[in-house]
Amino acid sequence: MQQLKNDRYLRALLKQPVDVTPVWMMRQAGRYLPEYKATRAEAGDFMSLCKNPELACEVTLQPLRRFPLDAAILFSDILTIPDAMGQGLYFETGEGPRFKKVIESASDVAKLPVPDPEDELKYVMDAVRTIRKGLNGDVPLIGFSGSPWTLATYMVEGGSSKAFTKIKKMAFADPNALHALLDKLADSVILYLNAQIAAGAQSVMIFDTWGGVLSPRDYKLFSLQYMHKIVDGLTRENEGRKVPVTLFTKNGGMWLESIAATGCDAVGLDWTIDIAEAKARIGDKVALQGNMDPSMLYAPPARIEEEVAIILDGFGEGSGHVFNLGHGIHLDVPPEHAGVFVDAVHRLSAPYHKA
Ligand code: 1CP
Repeated sequence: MQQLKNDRYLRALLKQPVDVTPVWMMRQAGRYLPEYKATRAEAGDFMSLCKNPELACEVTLQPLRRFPLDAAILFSDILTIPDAMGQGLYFETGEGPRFKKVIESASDVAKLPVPDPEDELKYVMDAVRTIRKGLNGDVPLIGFSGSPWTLATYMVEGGSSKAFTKIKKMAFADPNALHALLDKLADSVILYLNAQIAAGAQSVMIFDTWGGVLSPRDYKLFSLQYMHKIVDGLTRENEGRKVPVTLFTKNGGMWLESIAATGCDAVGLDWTIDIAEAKARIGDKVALQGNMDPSMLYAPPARIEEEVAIILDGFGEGSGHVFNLGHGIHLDVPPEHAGVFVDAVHRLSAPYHKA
């Protein structure tokens, strides 16, 4: 077993004592960093960057060179799975992801393969192995996947969406087709995340970015049920250590108890819920990750520090909190403000870990 120099991120997810609250930022590698833009230009386009393990490793490490972050996250995208299923992912400049083939019917779903992670997705596993070497035991590496529901929204809508009419039409007019798709995606995600763990990911996170657009009943039926299946299928120990699992449903504040009941180790919070309330509701079962509004990084440093202090106070004493933004960092945030945020978490959290 490789000794980690800094394991407070893993410890906090398992509610073990830590010296200060660990912190990382969703989308910490990305366009707010000039060095990221330079590497992406070198790669050509976004998918070529993801498919080049050395360059994917380089951009994963870039934010860690700037800030004392407590975890690295694999540089990749959630849409690698639909791409490996043969949908032909591409990125239209300034317009987000698109697919050449869109899923419209039960027969389209039936034709989709379950990708072999060490074949069609080998470039992701190679990136994980390369990043682990590059990290050299400094901090843990987070692997990730999209939730089946969130992946299905892109696969059926053909890209990003605001109203989600096509996927909801499938959900309500042809639910069997959607359940077949979600089940196939859950199987694919289990294989994909277990392969990331075998390749060296020390914790995994499932991004359910669009679960919050569903009604409470439909959230359980179309999203949570399949995340539960994934949690049940994951490797929970590797290299002699627990591999903690974090579930993040954006806008999922209403459903915290059900999310915690899946058996995950931690629940990711966006900024629309008070962390003190979240802790009171599920803090005895799971760790919490979050939850500063990413737009707060536009504020002057003193205001950022004030907000960090408020959230730390909301969680209160003891372990079980991984500080993060409630969603990805915005691309026009000054990098120095991200530095102020990370430093503030470490400096201001020490008194909460004295016991
Ligand atoms: O360079 C570029 O212009 C591409 C922008 C970009 C980046 C930097 C995309 C396209 N993906 C990524 C990387 C990425 N995506 C990471 C890297 C690790 C990190 O530093 O955090 C991760 C974890 C993701 C996950 C992801 N992709 C999610 C889930 C998390 C979230 O932000 O909600 C989603 C929904 C996507 C889809 C996607 N990929 C890219 C874009 C612009 C989008 C969002 C499109 C939309 O809003 O619908």
